[in-house]
Amino acid sequence: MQPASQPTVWTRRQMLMWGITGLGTTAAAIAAGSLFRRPSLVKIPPVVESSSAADSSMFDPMMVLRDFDYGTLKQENGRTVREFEVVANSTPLQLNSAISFVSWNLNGRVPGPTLRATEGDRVRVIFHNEDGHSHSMHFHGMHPAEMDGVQPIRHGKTMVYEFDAAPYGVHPYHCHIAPVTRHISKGLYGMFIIDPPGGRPPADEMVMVMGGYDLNNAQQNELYAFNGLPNYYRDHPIAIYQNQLVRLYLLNMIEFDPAITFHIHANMFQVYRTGRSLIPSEETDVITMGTAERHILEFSYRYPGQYMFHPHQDAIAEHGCMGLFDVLPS
Ligand SMILES: [Cu+2]
Repeated sequence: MQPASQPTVWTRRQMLMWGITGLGTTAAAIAAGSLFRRPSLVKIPPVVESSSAADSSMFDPMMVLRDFDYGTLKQENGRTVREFEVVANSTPLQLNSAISFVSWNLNGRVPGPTLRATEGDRVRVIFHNEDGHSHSMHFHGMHPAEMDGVQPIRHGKTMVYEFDAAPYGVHPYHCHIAPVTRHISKGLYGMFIIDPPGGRPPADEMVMVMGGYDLNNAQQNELYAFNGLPNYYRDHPIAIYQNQLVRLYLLNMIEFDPAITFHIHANMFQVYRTGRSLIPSEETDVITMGTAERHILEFSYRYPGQYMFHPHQDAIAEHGCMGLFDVLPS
């Protein structure tokens, strides 16, 4: 284990202003760090990349955590167009030391890329299916019927989904080919964030998508994970700074279990249901989410130390949905 980067400060709006978009978080952080020497509002602790993930072809959930894909920015007829490329394929995931699972995934990762736009942008998603099975991308949010992503895109084919980003909030996307339970639990899902036109206040922003793995195709999950790999954040705690606002974009994509709870230790969070408000509706420390429900949760930790987060259905936590925040002194 070694630090992959130094602490870096930047704001999302600065990145947008300078067009540092479509880069991975680390690359964007380095680019932003070299551009902005003046004090900024958000500090991100050094990201520690696990040597096991770095050595294999697998994605690293620590990189997934703060990685936002803003697409390629284009101006067409006076409008901002964000163009994204998404490729479906099959790859094995090493879920733990004993279990290798053939995932169906988008851009080589589970969850797929966190696509991000601002309300009113034109969004163009170029979807290539390189997998042997037919798949699709069905977005939540508002769009015309022909962009609803329920038609199968066969092996080797490309579909361009194009629509206006609306409404602002946190939306899932997922494959909608039957049996949908199987296509989702194999890994074909991700998050689509639409920012409100004025943005949100600066914060350490991160994404967690909860997923389940039905290892023997028996319509129930044997393993669960935040961002693809069971127990990853238990074994690699997420460093955050004391007294700094964390904005967690949280999505439940667990099939077969009707509802999942999410709980953080030793703290409370503000809830922005479906990300559809700029004002929190509730403060609590455990929230219940059906499949495809998603929220923005905001919190900051008053005291340094390590704190668990997990569903409060402890059997699910004990089967992979367990993580830690490592709160560093500010
Ligand atoms: Cu599919």
